[in-house]
Parts: sequence; structure tokens; C-alpha cells
Amino acid sequence: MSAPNKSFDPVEVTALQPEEVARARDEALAAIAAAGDLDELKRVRLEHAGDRSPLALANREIGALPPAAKADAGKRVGQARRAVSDALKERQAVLEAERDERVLVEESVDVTLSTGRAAYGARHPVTTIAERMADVFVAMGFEVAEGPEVEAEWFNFDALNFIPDHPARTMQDTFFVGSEETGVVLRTHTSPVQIRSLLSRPLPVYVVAPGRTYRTDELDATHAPVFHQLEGLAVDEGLTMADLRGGIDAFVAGMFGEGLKTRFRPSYFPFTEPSGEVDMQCFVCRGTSVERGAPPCRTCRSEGWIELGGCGMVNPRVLVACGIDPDRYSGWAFGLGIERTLMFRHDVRSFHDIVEGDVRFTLPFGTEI
Ligand code: FA5
Repeated sequence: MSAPNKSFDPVEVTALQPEEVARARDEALAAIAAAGDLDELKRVRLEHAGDRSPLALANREIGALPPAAKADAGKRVGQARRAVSDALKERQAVLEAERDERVLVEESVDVTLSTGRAAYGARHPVTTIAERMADVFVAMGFEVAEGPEVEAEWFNFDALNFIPDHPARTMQDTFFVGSEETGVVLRTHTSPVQIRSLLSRPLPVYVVAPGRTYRTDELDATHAPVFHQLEGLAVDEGLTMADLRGGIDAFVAGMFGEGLKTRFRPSYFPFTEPSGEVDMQCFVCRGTSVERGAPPCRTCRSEGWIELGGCGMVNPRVLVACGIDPDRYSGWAFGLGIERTLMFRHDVRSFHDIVEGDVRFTLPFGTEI
């Protein structure tokens, strides 16, 4: 910028001549109006309103004018610069609005369009393992039997030799449909299918019954109010505990591989006599984790054995309740928890994973049909 100079006339300074100022303003306004997008407007702003634009340079010259000329030149340049700045603001707003509208159209998503990524449905692992367990018995000649989940108390308890005041028959353990007087319950186990099978099928009977069962248990890591059991029943002439053991051993071999031992511990069920709990040797460590210094086994918690379920020889009273001569026929039966089998076979830590329906749990089991 030059120093103030008394003889300095704005009309003599080219940049401050009224026509020059008007030309610079009009060129700027034309360029602003012609800017087609925000990038172009940015270039126009730099060229016509930046530090090196003609109007900015003219503005700088004002400082060197004699005081008398300053006001007039300042007004002229100031008006021109304001006009340019207003036009820039306006154009910026228009171009931004145009851009927003375009983005909305270009980036809009049609939520009704098929993504082509729909996951194929898969069967729940409880269903898959229940069928696999039943199949082992089907391969031995057993038939698959079914019964209702809403069951008469007589099938669920009486015919199975539960005495009238057995604790299992109270509302504490059993869901009654309506009041306790209705005699209708949600079956607490699959054992009533034993009775239904014996009443409806000709002897001998060899059935396996997978199904849903209900108890008034709270949902926790190992229990649920709704769960599944697999029932097995064989009634024929001359069956003994050796047949029971053979059946269980064949099941263990079919599900977990050959060569695993089983063991029976005495227990009590009203519908079997004698009754037992059956354990199988751990299929992961094969019992070795109990040895001193052996690596721990999380499947059997280093106990070497895994509890399978309850079993026993069919109580003759059950046969009598079904009109079968206990002197001629005998039988064996067992009942296993299906979720429990899924849990120890696949290292599932919590019942919550099984019932919550999260596909991150079910997907690793695959889409096996
Ligand atoms: C019974 O239910 C007998 N009916 C089994 C039976 C059948 C014995 C035939 C003899 C002859 P128990 O109450 O122990 O037995 O249940 C059998 C299995 O069901 C248990 O080992 C367990 O794995 C599973 N189970 C029982 N209650 C629950 C529950 N609330 N949640 C998940 N699984 C359960």
C-alpha cells in the first residue's frame, strides 16, 4: 500500500475508477451466478473475493488516498464488495440446497428391495440332536412315539405309580391347566408316552419318544421351565437289566463313539423297579482326567463320568395299569434330558444360550437337515 498522498486522485488510480470497480463487481457477480457447484463457487470466491481479487486490491489502494477522496472511493468499493459477498452467500445457500437434495435422491435406500443376503433358516440344535438321539434307537428297531403336552394327570402320574400325595403332583413342581382340581397338567416328563404306547400298541413295544416337557423350575444355567426329554421303552417277554444296559451302551456308542463304559447308580422312580441313574465315561478325556497330574477336563469337570439320565426296569404296577400281564412281560425304560445332552456334547455353558434364540449361538451348529 502506498503512503497517503495529498495529490492522489482516485480517478487517477485505475483500480479505483468507478467503471473499474463496477466491472470487477459485475464480473464477480456473473462468475458467481455461473458457478454450477460448490467447488466452482469456491474457486470463484478466491478469484473475486480473495486477498488478490481486483476488489481487494482496490480496497487496499484506498488507504493511500487523501482524506477527502477516501470516503467516496471507500463507499464505492465497499458497496461492490458487499454486493459480491451477498451474492456469494446466496449462491452458496442455493448450491448447498441443490447438493442436499441430490444426495438425498442418490443415497436413498429402498428398504423394500431384496438384499439377496437373506440367511437360510436352520433347525434349532435341540431339534437336530433330539432326532439324532432318537435315530440311534430307530436303528435298533425302535419306533418313534408321541403324546400330548397337555396331559391328563392319570397318564402323567397315576398310571406311572405316583402315589396320590407324591410331592411332584403339587403346584410347586407341576403346571396345572386351570386349578389342581382339573386333573389336567402340562406333562412334567415324557414318561406318560410309555402309558399311551402300552395302551395303544400291540406287544412287544419298543418305542422312543422325544418331546417337550414342563416344570415350575426357574430358568438358570442348567434348568428351564420348558425343556425336552427323550424317553425310551422296551416291553417284551424275557427282558432283563442286561437288555437295559445293552440298550444304553448301544445309545452311547451311537452318539459318542465306541468303547465308552457306562455305570449305573441306584435311584428311585415310582415307575421303575429297580431304578437307576446312568453315567457314561467322559467322551473327551475318556476318564483319564481323574488321574493324578492329568490335564483337567471341562466336559466332565475332571470327574471322568457324565450323568446321562434316569432308567430302570418297568415297575410291574405300570404294566398292570396298562392291562399287561407282568408275569409274562417285563420291560426297561429310560429318560434323558435333551438340552442336557446338547450341553455336554457341544460344550454349551448356559441354558440361556439354548432358549434365547440368538442366531450367533445356533449358526455354528450349521444348517443340517
Ligand atoms: C424323569 O423325568 C424320569 N421320567 C426319567 C425316567 C424315564 C426314569 C424312564 C426312568 C425311566 P428326571 O426328573 O431325573 O427324571 O429328569 C430326567 C432329565 O431331565 C434330567 O436328567 C435332566 O437332564 C432333565 N431335566 C429335568 N428337569 C429339567 C429342567 N428343569 N430343565 C432342563 N432339564 C431338566
